[in-house]
Amino acid sequence: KVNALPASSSNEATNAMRKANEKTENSRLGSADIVHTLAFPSISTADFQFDLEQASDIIVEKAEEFLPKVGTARLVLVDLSHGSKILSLVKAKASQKNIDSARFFTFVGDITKLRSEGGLHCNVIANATNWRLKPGGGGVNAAIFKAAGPDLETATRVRANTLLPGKAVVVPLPSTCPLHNAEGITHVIHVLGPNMNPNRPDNLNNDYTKGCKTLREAYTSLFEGFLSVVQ
Ligand code: AR6
Repeated sequence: KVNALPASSSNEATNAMRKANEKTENSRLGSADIVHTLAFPSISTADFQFDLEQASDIIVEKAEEFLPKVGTARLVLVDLSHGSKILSLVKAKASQKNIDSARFFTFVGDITKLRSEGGLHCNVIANATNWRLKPGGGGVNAAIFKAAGPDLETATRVRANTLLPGKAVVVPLPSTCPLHNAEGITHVIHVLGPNMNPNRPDNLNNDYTKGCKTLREAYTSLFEGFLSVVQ
């Protein structure tokens, strides 16, 4: 049976290439090392209700801008479902721009189980968080804080208590953290995106001029944070 779902075929299409790439890189770097890989969710497009077309343009634009800066490292946009619209949009727009699909690609899976369940090795994950940098609240933030256990809250507090929209904070995970020892994740980068949901704090009242500016800043802060881990 041919799988017609674009996000699913995205996993399959890049699988062979990615595996070959990982093998080459790992043997070059030594078996203890993996290719630096950032897995990130689409910031602001679920609970924060940001428009998917505009968000996908910004994701592709920012990935294209940062890919040359991160050396051999990879950027992976992740979402939970094979029917994810944001993954389909980003995949289509990235291929139109001829971006290297071995170094920027989409992947379907739970961001807290990418290695154990998806076979994808990522050493850094991004979290679409809230301004308090607190567990819970649903979405990817609740999932990441839950999977990481209390270690993440403690490690986060060392770095910051609050976050402004458009900003990111890099948090190293101790080796005792379940996300570190089970999934190989050494850093979580919390990112606060623009909020378009009137039921959440700091809603932008549908101002997409401000919203797009803040979403661009959010991806810039995220990718710069990843760059600081890679270097
Ligand atoms: N793995 C991968 N992707 C996920 C996962 C997961 N486990 N869970 C959700 N996504 P959202 P936002 C995708 O709503 O719009 C929170 O409550 C999801 O399908 O988590 O930035 C915070 O506390 C979507 O594509 O983040 C904030 O208050 C993407 O992750 C607020 O929501 C982001 O969805 C942030 O809202």
